[in-house]
Amino acid sequence: MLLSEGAGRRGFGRALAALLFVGAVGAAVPAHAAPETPLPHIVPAPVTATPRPGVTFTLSADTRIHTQPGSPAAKRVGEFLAGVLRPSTGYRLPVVPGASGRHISLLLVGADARVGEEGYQLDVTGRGVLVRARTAAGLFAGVQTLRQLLPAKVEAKTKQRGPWTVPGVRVLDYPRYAHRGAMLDVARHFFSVDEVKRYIDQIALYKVNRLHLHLTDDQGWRLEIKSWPNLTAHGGSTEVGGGPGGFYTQEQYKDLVAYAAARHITVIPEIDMPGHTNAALSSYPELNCDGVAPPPYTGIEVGFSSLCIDKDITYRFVDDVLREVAALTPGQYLHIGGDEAHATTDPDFDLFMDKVLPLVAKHGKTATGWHEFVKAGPPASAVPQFWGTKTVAPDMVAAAERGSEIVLSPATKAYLDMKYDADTKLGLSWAGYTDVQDAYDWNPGAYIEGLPAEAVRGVEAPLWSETVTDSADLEFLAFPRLPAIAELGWSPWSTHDWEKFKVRLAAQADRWDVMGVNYYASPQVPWKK
Ligand code: TNX
Repeated sequence: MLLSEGAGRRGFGRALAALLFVGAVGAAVPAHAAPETPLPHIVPAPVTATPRPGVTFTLSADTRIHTQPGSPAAKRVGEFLAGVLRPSTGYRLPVVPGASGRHISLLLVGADARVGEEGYQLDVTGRGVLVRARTAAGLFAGVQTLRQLLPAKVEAKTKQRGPWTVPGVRVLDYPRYAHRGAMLDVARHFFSVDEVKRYIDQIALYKVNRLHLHLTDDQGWRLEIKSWPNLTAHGGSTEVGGGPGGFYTQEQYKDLVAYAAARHITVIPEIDMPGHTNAALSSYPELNCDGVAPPPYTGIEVGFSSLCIDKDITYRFVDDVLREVAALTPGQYLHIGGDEAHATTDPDFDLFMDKVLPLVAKHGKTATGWHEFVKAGPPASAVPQFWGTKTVAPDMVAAAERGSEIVLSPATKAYLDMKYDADTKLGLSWAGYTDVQDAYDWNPGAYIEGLPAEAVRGVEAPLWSETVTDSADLEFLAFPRLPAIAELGWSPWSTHDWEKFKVRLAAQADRWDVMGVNYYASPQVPWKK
């Protein structure tokens, strides 16, 4: 079918595209057999995208957005799309139930089974744009692709001149991994609700589906806990460098969770323990073994604090906190940290986790934690997040043998807070410098020696905020590396090709300029200007 559509010399490209298509669904196609990316500008690369040469569809003042009749979730995706398109096009773009082949249609019927739970099919013909999926998440992913097919200025918040033309194409697309994450450290420096929403909007464009919020650390406690109010009243009152800090009320946190959910992103809250707890210890003297609260901490050292493992109150505290966080969080996972517990002995760490892991389950959630928490033998359902600098990690292989799936955030690849090079003003360099190609060129499915590909749940790009104070800083470190990690999480390995990726990445810059995203113009990327 794909082949029969081809004609003349274009047929050759189609034949290759069809090969890639076959490769993506199982047959062995070596990476070098991948075709010229038929549509150059989509990040993450779709599983297959076959151009319809000479075909285009142009939005007009009469265009409507039809959504699956009877599906409020599909309607919400339609409203999201209209929200992107209306300001720049100036068109009304009513969102109405329907199933027309004309206009833009977002339908939950008729999709190829291969799209699965998060994939979609996108057909742009001369008549209109048809997105089909089995879920609203799939429709949302298709809408992100459609945005990238439109001119960059479609992202503008004010009316622009058209034409709003979409190239003819047939896309079949679905993710490689279930977990495609971004982590934001709001503890070292606090980020306002609006700043976090801005980041959510940016990551959604690249089909990221998890936002891990690092809510607590030595320097600050950022989520209101009603049963322990001093955590935020005192523990939220400063940050690295001694600034005013801040925290989210429970209402604000719920608003963030809902904002993310509307973009098909699940929030994973992290309460880091037993280390990284100075803000809590400083707020409640009774949590300290000696009963003396330490002063607030505004430096950037790690590994000096620990909850008091022997005290009962420690577990009442953790129980209360996890109860409240679980009640506010619709997602399945609670992240309990566990990293750099250098002030906790190994036996104490075990004891602590043995008491805390059941509390996560008691509140109906599944635990995830930094990879050190495998020391305590968490249940197979628990998800270790690997942040090491080596590719030899027998503890991760052993966890996989016990049935755990691993999220990969290797610090040398996925840490967005590492400097790009020696001249980068922001960021740290303890794991080395990470330019865009370093961030992109690794295969999550074959990264840790001996870890079976099926044991990888996905990838996540953490952004620690010791050196980052506002959205401009954050974006400078996240762009363009976040899209690189997002592509590793979404795109099949058969599409992996730095030479092609860097060209697709360069094309994103027009969009970032329109969106006001501050990015690092890495010399590795052939920017157009
Ligand atoms: C290590 S990665 C940490 C964080 C720091 C980060 C800085 C991890 C689980 N812990 O506490 O912020 O390095 O890059």
